[in-house]
Amino acid sequence: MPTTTFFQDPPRPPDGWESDPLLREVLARALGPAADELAPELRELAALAAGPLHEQQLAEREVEPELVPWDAWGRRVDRITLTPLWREAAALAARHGLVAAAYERRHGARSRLHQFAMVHLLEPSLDVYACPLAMTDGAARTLIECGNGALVERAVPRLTSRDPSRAWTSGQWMTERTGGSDVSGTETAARRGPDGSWRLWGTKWFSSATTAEMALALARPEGAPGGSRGLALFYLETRNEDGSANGILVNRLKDKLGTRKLPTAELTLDGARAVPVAGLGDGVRHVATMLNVTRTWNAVVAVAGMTRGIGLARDFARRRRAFGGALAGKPLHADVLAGLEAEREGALLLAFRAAELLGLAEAGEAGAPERALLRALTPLAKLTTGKQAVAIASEVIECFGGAGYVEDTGVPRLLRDAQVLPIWEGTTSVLALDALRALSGEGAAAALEAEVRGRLAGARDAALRPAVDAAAGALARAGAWLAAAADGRVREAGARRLAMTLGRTLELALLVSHAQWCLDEGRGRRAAAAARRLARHGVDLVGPFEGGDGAGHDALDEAALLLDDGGR
Ligand code: MFK
Repeated sequence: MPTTTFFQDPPRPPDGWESDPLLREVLARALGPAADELAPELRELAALAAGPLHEQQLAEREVEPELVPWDAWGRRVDRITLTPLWREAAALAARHGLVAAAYERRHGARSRLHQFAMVHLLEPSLDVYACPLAMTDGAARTLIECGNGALVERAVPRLTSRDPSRAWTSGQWMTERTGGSDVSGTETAARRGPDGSWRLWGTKWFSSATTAEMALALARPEGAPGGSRGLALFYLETRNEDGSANGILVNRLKDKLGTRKLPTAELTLDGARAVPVAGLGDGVRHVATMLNVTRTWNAVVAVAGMTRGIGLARDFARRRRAFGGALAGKPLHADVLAGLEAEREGALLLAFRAAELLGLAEAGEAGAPERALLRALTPLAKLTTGKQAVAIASEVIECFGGAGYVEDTGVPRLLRDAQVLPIWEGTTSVLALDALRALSGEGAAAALEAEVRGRLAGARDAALRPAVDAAAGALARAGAWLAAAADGRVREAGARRLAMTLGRTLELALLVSHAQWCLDEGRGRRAAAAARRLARHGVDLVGPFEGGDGAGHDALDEAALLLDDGGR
């Protein structure tokens, strides 16, 4: 006789459309009545993600991509087999226009919101298929911005196709053994052959989604100077017309902590035919267009992961009973979940604001202040949401107790996949330095300040006052620190604290403004509660301590004392 009859109900992901008023509000606020036209498709995608795709994801938990280097007869083939879910994701993404929607602009300059609403709903059940989609989007945008007509004509229709049999994805090959953050040591060489065409020789150390049909890669043309200024951006197709590899060898797939379904490979470029995208220099500046697009994706994907994790934790809390009742009814557990939701709401608004500004700029509808704001806000959104995604995934796991630590519940994957978000596309520190550089650009600091102050100015509800004060205070202290920190070493040391403060302040200001809109529209007090809770968590990392000597040297002194190893 079994001594126990109890079996816990597993958690199920909620429908990401029906259960997410914030997402619906963001679309309604930005698109007006046009948001209603999007609803049927978004509802369909949400149901797919919460149902069959999630089931498939769990069923394929242990299936991973494989590299077959040789065929049975000894030919080098470098075939990578993808998981069944990834193959399905490719077709689904093309059919629903997960990249195309941004280029078709059926909803004008705000089409990016439509695109990223779809991404937000689907990605948590697509096992990080957002990675190749992000790079594809970034490549299309880069080719268009660089104005290379021949490449635009050849590749962009493929990159933005809704036909799964025609659609291409793109890779982004930058990282080498010499570095992923600092690419100035790039060793890949570009040499002209006798026929005048360019060929690439070198090793790419981390190439994500290696099954792409094309890639944009950094390489140093022969005779070009060292450092990053001598790098050029090249376009290459991974296969020749006959299907053979274009001088590309897949050395091995990476054995990574997470994103296990994503075939990240180490590549040898062995004379791969390539075409310069925009001249033979300024490669980093040209690829920055791609990075800013993929960083926006990163922010949206971070929020999507938070939404899925919190959704699972909330569902579990309703099913799980402990200490005489459902977990959801326990004040402390409810408080933990509410704190996570407040963080997610701020993160969602920041990520979608970045997406909105990107769309406005692409459509030529952004003025100089909005373009300056976009430049500064993109790294801030990426770095802030990346950190929140990891913290929330970790907390979500804890919400399941020991079950969250056990692989076949499917919960640990959330944390592993979140951990990549603050790393790839620029680590938190690299992004903080990028934000610092952006803020020194013309009009950027003023545009950021105007964004925060403008969002706070409209708040009339008394309950929002603590949130308004917290955001305004943090903004003022960040500004004062930046003005006082004249020493470059002080600025660099404090760059993360500054960037996180600005990112969280933006989130809070956006939440305050959204909360007031919800109140005005009769949509309830949920967003106001989120604003108050986010303010309670704290948005100010610069704080009264930073710059104690008036110029910020105290942080440098602390680091010297804390890291003193007695001269070893
Ligand atoms: C879920 C979705 C996620 C998608 C996943 C995709 C997976 C892909 C996997 C990867 O490939 S991860 C690798 C991604 N790599 C990075 O993100 C690189 C991180 N490092 C940096 O971002 C460094 O800041 C950088 C390499 C750009 C520094 O390089 P340098 O050589 O020191 O360049 P510099 O001098 O800072 O900048 C060169 C020019 O680019 C400058 O312009 P000017 O030539 O006009 O002076 C910069 O202003 C400009 N620039 C740099 N970053 C920019 C930018 N312009 C606009 N936006 C930016 N973000």
